[in-house]
Amino acid sequence: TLELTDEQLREAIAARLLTARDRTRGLTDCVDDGELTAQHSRLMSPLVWDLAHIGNQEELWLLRNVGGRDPMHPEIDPLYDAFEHPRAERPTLPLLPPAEARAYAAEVRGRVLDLLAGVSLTGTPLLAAGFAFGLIAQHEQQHDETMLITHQLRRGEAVLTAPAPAPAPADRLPAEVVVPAGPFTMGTDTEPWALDNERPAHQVDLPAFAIDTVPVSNADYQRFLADGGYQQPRWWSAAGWEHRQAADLTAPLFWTRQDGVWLRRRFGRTEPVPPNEPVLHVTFYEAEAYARWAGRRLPTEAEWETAARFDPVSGRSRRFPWGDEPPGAQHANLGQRHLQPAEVGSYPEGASALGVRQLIGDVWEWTASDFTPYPGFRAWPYREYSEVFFPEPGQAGEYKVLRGGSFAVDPVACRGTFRNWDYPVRRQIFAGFRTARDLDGS
Ligand code: AVJ
Ligand code: FE
Repeated sequence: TLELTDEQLREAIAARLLTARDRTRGLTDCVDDGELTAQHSRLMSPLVWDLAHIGNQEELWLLRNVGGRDPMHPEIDPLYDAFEHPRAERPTLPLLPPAEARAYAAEVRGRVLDLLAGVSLTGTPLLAAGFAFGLIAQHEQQHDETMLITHQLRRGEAVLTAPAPAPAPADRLPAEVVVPAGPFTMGTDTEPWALDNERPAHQVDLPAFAIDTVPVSNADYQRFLADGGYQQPRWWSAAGWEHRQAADLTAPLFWTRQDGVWLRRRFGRTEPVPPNEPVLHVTFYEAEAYARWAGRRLPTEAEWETAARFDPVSGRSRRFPWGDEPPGAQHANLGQRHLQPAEVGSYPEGASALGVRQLIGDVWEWTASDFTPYPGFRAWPYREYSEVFFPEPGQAGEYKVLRGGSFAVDPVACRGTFRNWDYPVRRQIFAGFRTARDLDGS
């Protein structure tokens, strides 16, 4: 729990809102109006939609729901309602032009900072520990990751730059870590800004298993490619093979082969695939096929969370792999500090109690699990954040859970309990994976 005075809490909230807005501006001020309103991929919104949607959600939740203010521009609400218009359709809508979208988001923010100065942060559950403000800081940061994905899909000259992470230390790591059987408390009741799908805390009791110490690297993945992995249905699930054929998958997204060498395009620059980086831009189905080829499987999300949070000495669950303190630069590659994952084996100080590395940051990790509610789940504060993505009772899930967060995720939207989800065919997201296996005799 955060031991902050009321004044410190207000300052921390304002700082997180500001970090998000600086990033939003960095991602939208670097391209011209034509690029802001263009659709770079049918999978994504034009950047100018994200910009005004960020402002609109902030107005809805903070100015209207918390502050009781009247709508500023009620006529634009439907344009920025993500459920009314699929992404592919958004460029054809009468969206606010860039200058107006910027002005709207800035005006909302000014009023939100006034509201923050005066509102009680103890009364209602929506405001306790500043939750509603935390929700909005996380929401903006989630869209900042979405906008970075749009930048990755955009063609043309590079506009974003960031320093590369330091190379991984040269220590020899075991290929896998054994996680002992036993009870583990998954999810949370105490994380102040946890979203509804991370709650409530509940006990799971898993058999022992082994999990990769680090994410699967490009070099690992190239062995699967070189072994004809994409040509052999036996490594793929039925749904996976069907998709592999229908979409004609032959390698991770953004990879091309030239003169016998794999190249990869990232943020407008093309270079040889770096062998020691975690593999990125694969579908769930490719991850699943690789794991089967390797004689392994994807971890379930309960296994992932146990590997990340379980402290075998105290038996309790940590907030982060390294402990309870918030992420620092020594722990994890987060927050778009680097516009790429760090080499596998990086961040020894961010290892979990069991010795598993890079669980937080670098790449989102596909898990074997469908996105379903925890026992005792209660939609809060709105059904459309998580509940509408859960399967109907008796139906198969449509979404797979991803854990851990990528280099593009901000610390405010990332923790040991955080759950992300997407369709198993998606791979424009910053997703990789690690593998696991049952232990013999367990
Ligand atoms: C949790 C990343 C799946 O981007 O669709 C943003 C987050 N929800 N605005 C998404 C979200 C509403 C969501 N994911
Ligand atoms: Fe949104």
